[in-house]
Amino acid sequence: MTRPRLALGGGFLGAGKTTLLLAAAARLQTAGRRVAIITNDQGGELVDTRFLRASGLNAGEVTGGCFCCRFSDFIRSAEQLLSFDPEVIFAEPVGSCTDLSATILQPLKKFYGGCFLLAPLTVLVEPRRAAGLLAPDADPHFSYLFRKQLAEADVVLYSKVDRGIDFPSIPGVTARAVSALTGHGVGEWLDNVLNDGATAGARLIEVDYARYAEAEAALGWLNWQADVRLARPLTPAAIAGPLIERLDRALTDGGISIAHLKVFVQSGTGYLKAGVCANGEEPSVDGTLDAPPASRHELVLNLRAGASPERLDPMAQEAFAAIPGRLRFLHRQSFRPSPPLPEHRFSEIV
Ligand SMILES: Nc1nc2c(ncn2[C@@H]2O[C@H](COP(=O)(O)OP(=O)(O)O)[C@@H](O)[C@H]2O)c(=O)[nH]1
Ligand SMILES: [Mg+2]
Repeated sequence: MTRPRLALGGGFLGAGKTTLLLAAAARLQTAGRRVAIITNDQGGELVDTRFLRASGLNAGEVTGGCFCCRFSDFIRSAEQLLSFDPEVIFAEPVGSCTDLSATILQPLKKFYGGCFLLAPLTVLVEPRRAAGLLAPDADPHFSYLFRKQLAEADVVLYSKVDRGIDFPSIPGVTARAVSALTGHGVGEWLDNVLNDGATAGARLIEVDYARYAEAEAALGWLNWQADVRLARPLTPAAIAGPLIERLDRALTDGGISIAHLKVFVQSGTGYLKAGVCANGEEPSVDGTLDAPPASRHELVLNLRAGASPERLDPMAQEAFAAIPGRLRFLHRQSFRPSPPLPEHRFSEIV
């Protein structure tokens, strides 16, 4: 068995990480290469893992903490995926996470160089979000996380370029442009990061962990999962669309900014991931858009927004209650991310 290449694709919440990694995986699989992926979240029951698995990918996950704080779980998950003999393992860290070079890439090089080949750390940047987060009036918490993510990247990518939004120029940053939707730039990015000669973890940054913790805790995080039995059959889209619309409206009316609001709905005949990355945005939808109506669905909500879980909770509750059927909650976590405590932190490049 050859050593698989481990490629981390980071970036702020909603930057397009999952979508790009799925598009990249599909491209590699079409070329006959074996691929797996590891997702990550501070809570449990992840929209991303479900969506990737429903899309046919071998996906592992690290839940209940970021890769840095759960480095041993991250390694365990990567090792479990070795049973599929992957040539490439993509890993998607939590969107509010930074200091990945010091806490993940350097330890990987030091302790697991014999098990994995390491790809450069890619950081995805959504042009519109970048413009907002680099503006003088940007939220200081999110701006801090965003700037740290950029500063440690080996490779920076502007995402979603099919939307035709101008990218802001970021001093000191050379970024390529990609679109997971059209495939623009995806092959070139893969050639770049899966190349034997590419350097991984070439940058280390200073991070003020008190400030980092405060910035992460500025977000409320809801991970809910419910079994839905409808009075009349509906398509997954007919559940996801109005749910997102109701929740977006409630959050917007409450003056709460959405970092990422995503839902996954799966019936016996289809699945759907739908979400918005900003208030009032038109939801993007991925999955089986033509799935027939069904009476029973599994529904997962992952919401990250700028308010306390106590404020977010009743809004989500109300949005769920408007679904015309019976709901049984299987998982209901509402929290703020706890302070990051990495298992390893290197102060020198390995
Ligand atoms: N138009 C367009 N939308 C995209 C693209 N990539 C991602 N999105 C949408 O952006 C949203 C966030 O993407 P996701 O991959 O979940 O972001 P993540 O939080 O960084 O993993 C989703 O609703 C996607 O459908 C893209 O290349 N083009
Ligand atoms: Mg994701």
